[in-house]
Amino acid sequence: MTRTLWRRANIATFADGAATRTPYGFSEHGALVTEGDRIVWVGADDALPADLRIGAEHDLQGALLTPGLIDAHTHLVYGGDRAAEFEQRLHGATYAEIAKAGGGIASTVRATRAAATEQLTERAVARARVLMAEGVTTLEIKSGYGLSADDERRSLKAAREVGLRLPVSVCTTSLALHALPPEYAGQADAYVDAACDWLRDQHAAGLVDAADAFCESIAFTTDQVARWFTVARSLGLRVKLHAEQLSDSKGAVLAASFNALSCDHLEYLGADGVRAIRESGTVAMLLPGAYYFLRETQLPPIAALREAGVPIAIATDHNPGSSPALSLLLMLNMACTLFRLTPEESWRGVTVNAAKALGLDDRGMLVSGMRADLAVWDAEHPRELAYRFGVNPCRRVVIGGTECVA
Ligand code: DI6
Ligand code: FE
Repeated sequence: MTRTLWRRANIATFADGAATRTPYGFSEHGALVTEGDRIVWVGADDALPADLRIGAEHDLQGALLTPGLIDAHTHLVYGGDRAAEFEQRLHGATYAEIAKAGGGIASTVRATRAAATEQLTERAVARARVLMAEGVTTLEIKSGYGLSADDERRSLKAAREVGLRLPVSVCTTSLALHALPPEYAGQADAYVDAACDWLRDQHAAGLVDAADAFCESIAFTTDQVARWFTVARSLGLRVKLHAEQLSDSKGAVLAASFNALSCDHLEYLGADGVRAIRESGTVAMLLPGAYYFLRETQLPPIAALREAGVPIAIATDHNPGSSPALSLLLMLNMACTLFRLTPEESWRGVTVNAAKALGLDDRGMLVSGMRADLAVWDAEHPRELAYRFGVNPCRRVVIGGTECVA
């Protein structure tokens, strides 16, 4: 197999652990060698072993080389949009009022059910392309706007199809416990039972990699989520949770007891929740796009998470209602400006810690043996990408060793 050399790079590896670790794992005059879909060597340009037998060579002339970005929380599959609802909100209606009047998530459920699977797929593919153009090489996609056996299955199929039509890696998540569909009004427990049956079928069909839920007074209780997680666990699926977004519902404590991959949002997370997710090794997934778009004022407990050493990830949470963002680079900036994460913490949030949030241990760092998922940027240092916003300095994207046209 031919080996490919990327040389004269300003390289940010995000490699953990080494005593010699520099911020961002950054060094100038770096080089990296790939073979097939793997990284086989990383080091200083002048330390390249002579016997590596390089087939192809790229001179990066000082450009920045980083791991491909990982967007570990998206709702990319849905019909319609909510621009009219955005406008209503600017005329004074609140998110909760709109939801109560049958708008909000319910309106996207109607549009999703009305859309053909191919249309859902094409729109999700188009959104994924936009993310990829900014260096995203791995993507999580949730269902949760179908809310029936057939429409959830179609949504997960569309999500899987994104990973088949594009080189980006896709992890799928069933979020059937996103909202109560109208046909189950007043029968939330019966809905949870039905959703558990769908999950078994989706799992048998190979459509689902993880299970998620929205734990909130306006959505599902901890008892209902516990039943859903118990079924997920019996199928060998890892779980994650939309927790403490609008109130402290104790979702994180529950999720930690199921060894959750991540707890997401967390604006109202209390000290008990921080302790619980630290002990379970759960990633805190912060979503600055939703915080910004809903004009939230309650900040997630960053200092407590940092002090406890909880790994923090950042994602777009792309969805039509609370975060219509399709830029992970913008989230990098917002994590700094709105949440006061450092640029390095934000970067780790879209690389190493995002990989951890998906349970993937083969990516998120530039280290020998990991997948060759790379991004090349028109920048000298990773902090520049957290600093600028509204520009896309991504020049090249490599996924599994193959360069893609973004
Ligand atoms: N939290 C959110 O912010 C989104 N879902 C969730 O559980 C909102 C989804 C929407 O408004 O369509
Ligand atoms: Fe979400």
